[in-house]
Amino acid sequence: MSSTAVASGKIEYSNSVEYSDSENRNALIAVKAHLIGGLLVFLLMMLAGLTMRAVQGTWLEIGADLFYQIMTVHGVGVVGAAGIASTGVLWYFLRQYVRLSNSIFWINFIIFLTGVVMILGSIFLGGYGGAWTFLYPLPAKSMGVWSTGAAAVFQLGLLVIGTGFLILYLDMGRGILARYGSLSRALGLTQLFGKEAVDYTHPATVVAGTMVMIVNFLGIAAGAVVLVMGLINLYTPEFQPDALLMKNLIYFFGHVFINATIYASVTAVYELLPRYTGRPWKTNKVFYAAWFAIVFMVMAVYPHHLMMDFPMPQWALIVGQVLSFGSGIPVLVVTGYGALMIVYRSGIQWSTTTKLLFLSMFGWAAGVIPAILDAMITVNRVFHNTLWVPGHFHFYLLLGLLPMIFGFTYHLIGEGRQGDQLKATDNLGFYAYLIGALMTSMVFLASGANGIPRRWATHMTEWVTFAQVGTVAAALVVLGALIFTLRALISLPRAADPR
Ligand code: HEM
Ligand SMILES: [Cu+2]
Repeated sequence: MSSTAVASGKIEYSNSVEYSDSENRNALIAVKAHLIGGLLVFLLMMLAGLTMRAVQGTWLEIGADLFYQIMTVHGVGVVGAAGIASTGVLWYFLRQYVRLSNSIFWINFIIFLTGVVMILGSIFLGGYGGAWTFLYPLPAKSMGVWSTGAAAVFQLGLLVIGTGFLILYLDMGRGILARYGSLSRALGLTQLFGKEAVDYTHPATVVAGTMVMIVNFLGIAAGAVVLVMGLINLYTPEFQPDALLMKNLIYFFGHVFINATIYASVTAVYELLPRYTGRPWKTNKVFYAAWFAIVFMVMAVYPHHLMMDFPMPQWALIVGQVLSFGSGIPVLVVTGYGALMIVYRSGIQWSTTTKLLFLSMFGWAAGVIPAILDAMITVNRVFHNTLWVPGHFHFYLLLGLLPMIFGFTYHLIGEGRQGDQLKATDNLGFYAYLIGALMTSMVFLASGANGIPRRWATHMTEWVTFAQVGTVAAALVVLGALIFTLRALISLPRAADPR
């Protein structure tokens, strides 16, 4: 595979897969549907987040039941939106190197929407409010707040969505194997271990896509197992699986799934920064080693969610802690360093597209720091279940993941092409979003450092000011996201493929 940067800043893929024009048209529509679907859900869920902050800040009064329904829909909604939008990003780039099926891409999308309807019904009609983590045995023990049926439909909805993704990953796996022969070759391991000469043009997207496919397949499979066990328990209460095993499976699944959304979306950085700087993204042994390490690390660190579960085997917690120090770092370093090197003195033209992509590097890197802190057992003892935790993940999701997705959307729109004028509204959106997201995350972190618990509908008087500042911050994020989403709704449908 060879790819060269040409003067226009475009990469020519000499060995790309050939598709017919109608296949390409259809694929572009499908990618746009994933993005628009994802952005709309993000926007709605941000309004839900704003609502929660306003409730905690006593500016809005709703019942505790409704608060937990909103918290549940927010958690599951953003994770789902992250999943579907990041899949859109990865699929768009991956199909340029391996043949992927449009139909399966659409099927997953439709299955996803079906699951979304089920989940919305379970929450707002059935009253389910047991959080997106459906931690066993909570769904079965609502004390009358929701019915068994509501809890079941929620879990069935997740199961349905997982099945769609499994089908999609099978297609990705098939495509990757057909093109590269083995997963290790696709990951660049044959080059890393000297069985093949290093090929600097081996696509970063193929490496990332293979990693995502492997870990998410296993993560979702674990999720399916635990969902089925939970469903059986709902209707056959004599069947009582081990609660600690259930928690392990749930957090393995949840941790891997949300992390994989970042590893899928980072392909936008690998693919697009080269286009805007005219410098190709060269893969090398360090790059392969980092991605190889992360295949295992992302799966092995999940016990950092169980550090206060004292019956957990000590070694698992220690492994979780030690690996958490390093998890994310390898890929982050090769990506951050690579991005800096590509941009440095490249004469890059800053547009909303490139600003968002560059911001994502900062947000991801900076967001990892509070995450690592929390993964230390001694710190976790203090910060566990405080708002520190939403603080760290909102940081790298709002400032790392979402800018990748927004940046890709802006690229598809065609914003920031040579000579284009920057739009004032895009600029406003960018800075409203940036400042709001920073504030939202920092207020969460500060709240956690002050011992304010997470997942409390009602806050004590001395916590209320934090929540009020958080509400203002949230409003800014919503404004930014609203501008981005409106821009996508207006410009995306008729945008031609900028490739
Ligand atoms: C305007 C933007 C947002 C605001 C104001 C916001 C606000 C909130 C609030 C208030 C909570 C509950 C905190 C508590 O435990 O008391 C929460 C939880 C959460 N948020 Fe956000 N959020 C926003 C965007 C996002 C985004 C974009 C993501 C992911 C991509 C996200 C992921 C989550 C997750 C996973 C939870 C945990 C839910 C749970 O504890 O079950 N949020 N958010
Ligand atoms: Cu985790």
